[in-house]
Amino acid sequence: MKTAREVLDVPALRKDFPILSQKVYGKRLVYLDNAATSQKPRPVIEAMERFYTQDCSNIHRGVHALSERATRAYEDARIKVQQFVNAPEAREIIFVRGTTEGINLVAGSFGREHVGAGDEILISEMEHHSNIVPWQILCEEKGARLRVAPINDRGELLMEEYEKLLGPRTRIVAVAHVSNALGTVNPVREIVALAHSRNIPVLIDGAQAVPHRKVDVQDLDCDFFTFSGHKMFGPTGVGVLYGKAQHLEKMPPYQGGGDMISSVTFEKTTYNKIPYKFEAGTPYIAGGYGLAAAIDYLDAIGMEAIGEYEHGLLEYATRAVSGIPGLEIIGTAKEKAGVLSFTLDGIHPHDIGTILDQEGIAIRTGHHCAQPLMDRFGIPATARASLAFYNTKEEIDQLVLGLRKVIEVFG
Ligand code: C6P
Repeated sequence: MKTAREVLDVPALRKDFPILSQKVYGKRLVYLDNAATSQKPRPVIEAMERFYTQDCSNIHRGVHALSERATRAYEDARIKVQQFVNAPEAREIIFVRGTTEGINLVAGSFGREHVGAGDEILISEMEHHSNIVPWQILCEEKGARLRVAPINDRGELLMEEYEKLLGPRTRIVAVAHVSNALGTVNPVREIVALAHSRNIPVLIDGAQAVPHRKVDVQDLDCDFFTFSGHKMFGPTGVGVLYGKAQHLEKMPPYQGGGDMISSVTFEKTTYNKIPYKFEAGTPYIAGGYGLAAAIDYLDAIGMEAIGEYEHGLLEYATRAVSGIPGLEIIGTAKEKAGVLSFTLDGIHPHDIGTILDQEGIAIRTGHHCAQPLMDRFGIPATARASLAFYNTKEEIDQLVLGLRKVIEVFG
């Protein structure tokens, strides 16, 4: 079997990320906050610069050369996304601001149509707020009920409980592919199959999956899948909602405005075909350029190699921190990706983050926008180191040294 170092040439890849070579407080930056946002390689930055220096114009409107170029590049980006997640058709790819908007779109359009008083929406205990609150808003509006599938102490979804909660009133299931706070990889294929056997559609929040593993929406057979560009080495402000055409075609628009119409009179408006029906207004065109470049970059490395490398690094990190006295890992699922959440006995996570920051180490501390999950574990917060393919064992060693310093100061 190949060692982690042989799978990827990480030192070479790191050179593509200008931000990683900087020093913070005179120390080499160790960036371990990739679940919050990932860093951007030069080709992504250059693609966005290309839009602003060569092609800057509006799309789908102009007859001039710049607009035609930008329109082609933006629509090529859509095809690139389609291929990246193996969607059957490019028109099933809707550009949104990010995962949050993708979920709000489904709740606000599909949800409004299909959920009524007394109906149920099923999520899990490990969801990010953006896969809780849009459904709560919908439930309040419709008099529906939010049901929550529980997890065990390792942070794994209890599949039997999940199955029991799939009832005659369940109108949609919405679950994370990978938990941002625990790293748990959910068995989404099985989750979808169980829901579909009862004709219940499924939305997958793929924000933390897409940067770490190959996603194939046809293989998952999910009805909706959404993710953010900025967590997959692309720009902030652009993301993707994949939806099966059979749903998207029937769904009402989410927002009204330019580009989403076919014709407008004061009496009546008819809507554009999908995906444009869901893309009102001028989109983040430079974001499309950057996202396409991020996909090219990931494709060139290979998602399998990335997954394998990160798996090795997570195992190394898990072993390395296990020797630290008073450290408890939160989230010990058998299937995990890229996230190491932990607490240190008697030390507040914010203090951990502050001391590590002084060592040049960037992690996230807090509830990670998953407050109900923190409640489940009876803790207010965790410290979270989250990995990307450009992280190294040396950086994990730095983290361990930093944590020993935290204990010296606060322990
Ligand atoms: N999680 C984190 O530090 P947006 O903000 O729309 O790009 O993504 C929201 C979102 C949805 N689902 C999951 C599983 C997520 O992890 C996130 C974003 C970041 O964990 C910022 S809170």
